[in-house]
Order: sequence, then structure tokens, then C-alpha cells
Amino acid sequence: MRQKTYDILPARRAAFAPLHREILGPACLRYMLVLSMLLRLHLAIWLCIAQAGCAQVEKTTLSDRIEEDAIRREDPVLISGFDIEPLLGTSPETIVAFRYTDKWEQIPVQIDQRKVTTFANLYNSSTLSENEEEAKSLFYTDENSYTGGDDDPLFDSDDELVFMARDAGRKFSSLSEPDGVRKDSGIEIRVWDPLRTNVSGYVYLFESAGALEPSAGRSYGTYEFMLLNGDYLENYRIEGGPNPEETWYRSKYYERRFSDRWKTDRLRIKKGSASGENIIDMAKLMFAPGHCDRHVGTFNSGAGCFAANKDGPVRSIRSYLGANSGMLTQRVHLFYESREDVHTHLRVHTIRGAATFYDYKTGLKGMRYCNNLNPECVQIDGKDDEVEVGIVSWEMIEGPAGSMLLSHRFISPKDVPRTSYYRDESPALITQCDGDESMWGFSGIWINDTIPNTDPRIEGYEQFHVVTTHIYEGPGVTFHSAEEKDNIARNSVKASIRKL
Ligand SMILES: [Ca+2]
Ligand SMILES: [Ca+2]
Ligand SMILES: [Ca+2]
Ligand SMILES: [Ca+2]
Repeated sequence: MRQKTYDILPARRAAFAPLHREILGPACLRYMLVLSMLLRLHLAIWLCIAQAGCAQVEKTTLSDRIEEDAIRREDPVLISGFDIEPLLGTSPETIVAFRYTDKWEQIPVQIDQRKVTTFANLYNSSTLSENEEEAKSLFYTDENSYTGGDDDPLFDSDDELVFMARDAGRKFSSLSEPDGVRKDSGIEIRVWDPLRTNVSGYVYLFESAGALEPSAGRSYGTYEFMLLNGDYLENYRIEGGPNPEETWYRSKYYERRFSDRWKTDRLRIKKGSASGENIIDMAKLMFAPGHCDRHVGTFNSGAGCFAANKDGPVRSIRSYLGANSGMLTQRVHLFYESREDVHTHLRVHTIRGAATFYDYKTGLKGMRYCNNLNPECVQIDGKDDEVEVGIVSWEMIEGPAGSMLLSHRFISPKDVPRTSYYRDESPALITQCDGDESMWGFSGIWINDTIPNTDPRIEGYEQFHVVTTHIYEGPGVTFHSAEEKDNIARNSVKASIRKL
């Protein structure tokens, strides 16, 4: 809108110019110049009002801006209890959220309770070796796993509150609080984009007076944890699988299937004009390509457990452990409507390397692969390509079945010696540990060097935590846009709070 205002004025000025010089005399010219300036000023003001351009520029909120350029639509705002002190001690079922536009609108908010507990507890004890008593971590709680519920059922400092950035509204400028909330319970959360510090949005948290639900009657996705052998607590084979599943996360924009703890073998993108075909053969893990002593299949047949499975209105959670001798090695999937954050916590004795790959669906047509080192995307067609390897920060596949951007972030340690890997070969010339016999755009991160001890049960361990943010889009995401999305994934939305 603002751009339009600027475009129109010079055009008007040009149209007046010949009139000034050629038709009119000097006195009349001065008069006309003043008149024309006044007219211009008037026109500018009029355009501002008519297009609601000027008055709203100052007031533009994060959510307005998001509507305009579709940025930050995917992103959550995460706040731990520690940072919302006034809310501590409130029952999570009574915390509700609103945005203010010209009226109050309820938005979905979710509280995920967490607690510090031992790994032995998650494994229902006895299966771990002796030193495990000291080994603890912070986990999302789940009544349907051995993690159990939170020791403090109220909102406490290690619990996490989440809502979507795009649900933010304007700064509240009304005298009345929303209906159905407890008086004077309001908290203002200002959210802003660290990449555009002049743009803010606001979300208001209240305690429900009784009738309002945190979900606001909406849900951005559905997670159905389905074990084929029956309920987890009674039937899960913790000491060794297989533990077949038919578990799905589904949202408006994508769906992913798990058929065992570490095995995810269906992924469909439904955003934009994406065809909705399954794009993956499997997500794969191993020490190194072609080395099958440890891989997804052996992880699933070894000991393991779930810390949490949760279907929530804002996001869903799948958290599990157990990768052979890395019994404490953990993966957490946080599913949002068009984004998925996959956290890997390696907790194992010194190992000779580790690799995480996607192998795409054999025969899937028209898809291309690129990453930050390879701006010229290559065709995924079962015929090998020239691809430069090195430290990649992001990767993308794009085509008729949609786009998936993978933004990799090493949280701890920051610098892990590593390289990337790409192979497009059908049939494959090296052993496939899992999945079919082709490497169809097989690609990802390969730590091709010794990783020192990361097991907290062994003295002198190092933390190892890596996150891969998956952004799901329709076909046609460009290299430039992928770079931008990667940058966004690295700069999460910020929040600050104020008691009303
Ligand atoms: Ca807690
Ligand atoms: Ca709690
Ligand atoms: Ca190729
Ligand atoms: Ca394959």
C-alpha cells in the first residue's frame, strides 16, 4: 500500500509540469504552483486515509505483517514458566490466550509440563547399568509413559507455554477485559521478530473463569500414537523390539508416519499445489553410509522407550530413547502446522561417527535437491549428480510433491567436524541398511570423525544436541527463499512479558 502511494505522486507531478510552463503566465504560475503543492499535500493525505496506509504503518502488528508477506507463519513462540512468573502456580487447564484486534479474540495456547527425572525411570528401571542413578534430564511428561505426570501439576518454572506467532494481534487499547476471564489476571506478551525489530505483536494471557478452554476450540494438527501390540504401559517391549506402529501426525499442510520407534517412512506435503505423494523411502541413521552394524533397524530391535507422546492444539510431541548402546540417546519431534523441529540428543560412549539422512521415494518424479553449497539444484532421478560436499547449514528438496527445507543447527557443541553426503543411484551400489535397494537423492549430514563420549553415565561426557527444523511448503521455493527461511529458523521469535 505504501509503495502505491509513492508511485502515484511522481506521476501526478509529471502530469502538472507542462501546464505550469506552457499555458500559464508568471503570476498565475506562482499561484498555480502553491495550489498544486497544496493539492499534492491534500492528495497525499487523502491517499493515506483512503488506503489506510499512513495511519496503520505505525500500528502494524506482527500478525498484520505476517498476513502481508507470509513470513513467520510457521513459527511458534516458546516461553518457559521461569519467564512468566505471575502465571506460576496456575492450573494449566485454566490458562487461556487472546489477541486484540478491534475486539478480543481467543487464540489457542498450550502448556507442556516438564520435569527432571532419571533415565532409569523412563525405562521403568532395572534395564540400565549401575551408574544411571545420577543420570537425569528434563523431559516432557506423559501419564501414559513411565515418565508419568509432573511432580507439580500446576504451571511451574520448567514447564513450557507455546502459541503461534501469527496469532498475535495489536496492543490492547480497550478498558474492558475479555468475557469469561478472572479479573486482573491478565499478562501482556509482546512478541517480535529479531530480524525486523520494528514489528511487534501482542498476545494476552488470562486465567479462565471456568468455561474457556486453552485450545480456544481449535487444533493445528493431530498426533495419533498407535502401537499395533496394544497400549504402551502394558505391551511395549522395552528390552527389545520390534514394536510396530501405525502412528501419524497430520496437519492441514503435511503428514508423517512412524512404523516403529525410529522408523519414519511416509511424508506427504499438502501445502500450496503440492501433489501430496509420499516423498520418502525412509529417514536413516547409521555410523557411515554403507555401514550396517548400527542403523534404524538395529535401534528398533534394541532396547528403548518413549518419554512422551502428546497430541496438543498448538503442537504435538513425540519423544523417545534407545539406540543400541546409546540407550539414553533421544529424539524429540515437535510438530507444528507447517514446521517440524527434530531434536537429537546423542548420549553414547565414544563412537566413530554418525550420520543422519533422508532417502527419498524411489521413482518420485520432478524433484530437485539443493543446499547452501549447491545453489544449482540437481535433479533427483536415480542418476548421480555433481554435488559439492562440506559443512551444509540447510538442504532442500523441491518439486511437484512440495518443498521440504531442512535447517540444521548444532546447539552443543557449536562446531562439530562434519561433512555432507549426496547420492542418487538406482539401484544403489552400496549396501542399504534399511528401506529399499535404491538411493534416491539420499542426502544429509555426516559426522565422519570420532565423537567423544556423550553418555552422562560415563564421567567426562560432552553434551551433544542438534536440531533440524523442517519447513514444509508447496512447489517452487527458490534458492533465495530457502536461504531466507533458514535464517528465520535460526532466529526464533522473541517475547517479553508485562503484568496488566
Ligand atoms: Ca514441571
Ligand atoms: Ca507443572
Ligand atoms: Ca540425479
Ligand atoms: Ca531407498
